Amino acid sequence: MNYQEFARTIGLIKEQDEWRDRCLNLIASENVQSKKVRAVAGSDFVHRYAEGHPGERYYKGTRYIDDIESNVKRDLKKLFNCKHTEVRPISGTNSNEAIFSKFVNAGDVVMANSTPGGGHISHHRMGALGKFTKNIIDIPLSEDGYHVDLDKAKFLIQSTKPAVIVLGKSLFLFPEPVKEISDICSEEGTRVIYDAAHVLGLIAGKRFQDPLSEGALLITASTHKTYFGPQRGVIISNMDDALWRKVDRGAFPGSSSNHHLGTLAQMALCTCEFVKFGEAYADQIIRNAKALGVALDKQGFTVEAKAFGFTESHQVAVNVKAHGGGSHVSNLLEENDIILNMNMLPHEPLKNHDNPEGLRIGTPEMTRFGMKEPEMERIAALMKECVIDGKTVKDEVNKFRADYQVVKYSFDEEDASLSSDP
Ligand code: DSN
Repeated sequence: MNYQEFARTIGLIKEQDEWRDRCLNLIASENVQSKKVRAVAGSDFVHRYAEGHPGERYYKGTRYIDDIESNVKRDLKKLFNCKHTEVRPISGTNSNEAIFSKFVNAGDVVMANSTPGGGHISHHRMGALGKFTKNIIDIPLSEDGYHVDLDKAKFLIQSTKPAVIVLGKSLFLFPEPVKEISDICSEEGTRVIYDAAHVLGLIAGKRFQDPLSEGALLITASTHKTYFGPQRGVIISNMDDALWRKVDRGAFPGSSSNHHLGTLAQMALCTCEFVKFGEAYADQIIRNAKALGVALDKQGFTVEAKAFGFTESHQVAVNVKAHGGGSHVSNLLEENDIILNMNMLPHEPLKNHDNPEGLRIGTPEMTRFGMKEPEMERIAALMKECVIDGKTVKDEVNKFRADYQVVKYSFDEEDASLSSDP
């Protein structure tokens, strides 16, 4: 019986692999690893422990991970032009928790993006931040819902004196006003944290804002969205060494014990790929998102933020209330192997949570499989046929996707044993 269950689970894993290879994968928080990075998921590191820092471990047997961990930190410092990197958090939420545990005290006011405004669950009362304070106020947004209302924000920061403001979000179409907010915050002693989970790859690829140089104290992020790594977290900063020691303690032992060496080894490999291909990749992700916004608009969809050119990031937001709402439309698309997620839009009340008006569409994964602007037009046309015309497009989707199976912006086509890449 146990073996049957084992075999059945193997079958489910295989089906998942095959299914998602046939789909148009458009979830903005997902990406794929290259074949070579994926292949090391079964290395010996998945069995091992290595608490502490390279060279100062609590466990023996860590000589190779010490080397790998030191190198990935060195490469990340170059990519983000920063003084400190913390690579031990095993997720973005884990990175946030490490920071909140050190910079937020019980009862402190913290300002963050609301859920309909795009804020992440870890910035919420019910999430990681809520473990440290319940006194969380929303960053005020302008009428269009996708930009900060700076006058209102200034008034709120001056009158409530937050300990921390968390910029960055999950529905993330445009850069945050980091410089303007940091200038206001510096007078009030408020620390600016930028959650770059969604846009880490765009920042590393130099195609989005640079939060540290614009005034943010810290960046937290996950590493598997626009940054095409394994599912982990990272913290980066230029803060002084004494303050960084708090972050260090927040990461370990504060929010982790072992730090999952198997995915850390993958992180090191994908970081080598990012150093080489990241700028071209980030560039194409954003071109594709803009092209998708334009094409969906032409096909008759109500695309958000039209007055601002739809997007400056990897995402496009679409209001599908007229087509039955986000839950209905995302189900319909999934039946046709187009995978994305329903999403609340900024003007919506929280009670809409289960059937919001919006869809969030992301271009990172299909860009990594080599799709460009013409392919975005085809995706928009398929979505129109499915959602607006009520046609079944699954076969066409599968046929289309069959031509995009090789992970680009990677060393997959190179022989690592022969490489003399400088
Ligand atoms: N909330 C996830 C998303 O943006 O899809 C990320 O954790």
